[in-house]
Amino acid sequence: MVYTVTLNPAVDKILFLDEFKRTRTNRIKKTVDTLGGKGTHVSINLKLQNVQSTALGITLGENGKKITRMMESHGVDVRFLHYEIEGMESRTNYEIVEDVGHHCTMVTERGPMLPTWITDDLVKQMKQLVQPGDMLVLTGDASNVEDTGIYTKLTLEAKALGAKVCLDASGPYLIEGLKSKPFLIKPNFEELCFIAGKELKGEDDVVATLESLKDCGIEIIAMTWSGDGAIVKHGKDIYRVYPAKVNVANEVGCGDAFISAIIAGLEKGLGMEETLRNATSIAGAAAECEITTGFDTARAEELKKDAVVKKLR
Ligand code: TA6
Repeated sequence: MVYTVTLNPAVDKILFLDEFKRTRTNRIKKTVDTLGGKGTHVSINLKLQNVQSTALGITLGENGKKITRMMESHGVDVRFLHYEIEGMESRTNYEIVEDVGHHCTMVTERGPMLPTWITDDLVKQMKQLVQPGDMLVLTGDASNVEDTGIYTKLTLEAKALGAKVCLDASGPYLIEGLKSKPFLIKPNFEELCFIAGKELKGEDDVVATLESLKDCGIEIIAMTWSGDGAIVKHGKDIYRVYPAKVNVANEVGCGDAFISAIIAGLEKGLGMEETLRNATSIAGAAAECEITTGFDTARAEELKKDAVVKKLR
């Protein structure tokens, strides 16, 4: 079973504009509410690949109930811990999508600070649910929790239960999380530079960095490179993933789609080349989707024909 954890889920309010002009009055053409928070997306994307998952996380107030309703409408098994606390509401993120240039700009609320007693409830729930062989997916912002070691705590507890852990975090949470040696991490190019502690200059630098991490205890390091595809270390192997050409409508959420396909491939027992072909095609289909959630499964299948995966090492 796959469990996704979203500490800071969100309603993503997507604002469609012709072109955003600073300091001017910008007229919104259309607004769409969808889900945000990364773990929510991974669960929805897994469902679209016929892989069941259970969504764990923390929701607050009326917005939190709205997030749960939206998740359930996607047919996901939702086990969010919900709290009604005066003045605390799950956050809303705002995404400006412009027709001109197809720019997508996220403006995310921080979300209310979660006290440690709440994240302790989540750790307790996770320990009651997770079994040996399960996958725990830790992804999304965690700057809204008092317990800054929460991802490390969840990783070590889940590993002690015999589960694999997938960590998709950034900044201090990524560096902290590396110490607990999750099974899979999904840094983007900037995050891999952060891990390497230097500015990487291109593909050769990325491959050399991944090779230097061969024995770091993390089985899969999938570096996503937005429109340039990905470079992925799997054990001692390194793959270069070249995406099919897509018509980008909204690139936000593609990373969640990519990681969901790797998890789906692991759950289905697919080979890594097939898994990565799926991952880049699903991420491409997600990029063509005007909202941040989900992807068109038929389009993903179509894109797969032009996706190329090369084993470099
Ligand atoms: O990855 C896409 C997304 O989930 C958006 O939908 C938006 O909600 C944002 O990321 C949230 O990211 P954060 O790092 O704030 O959890």
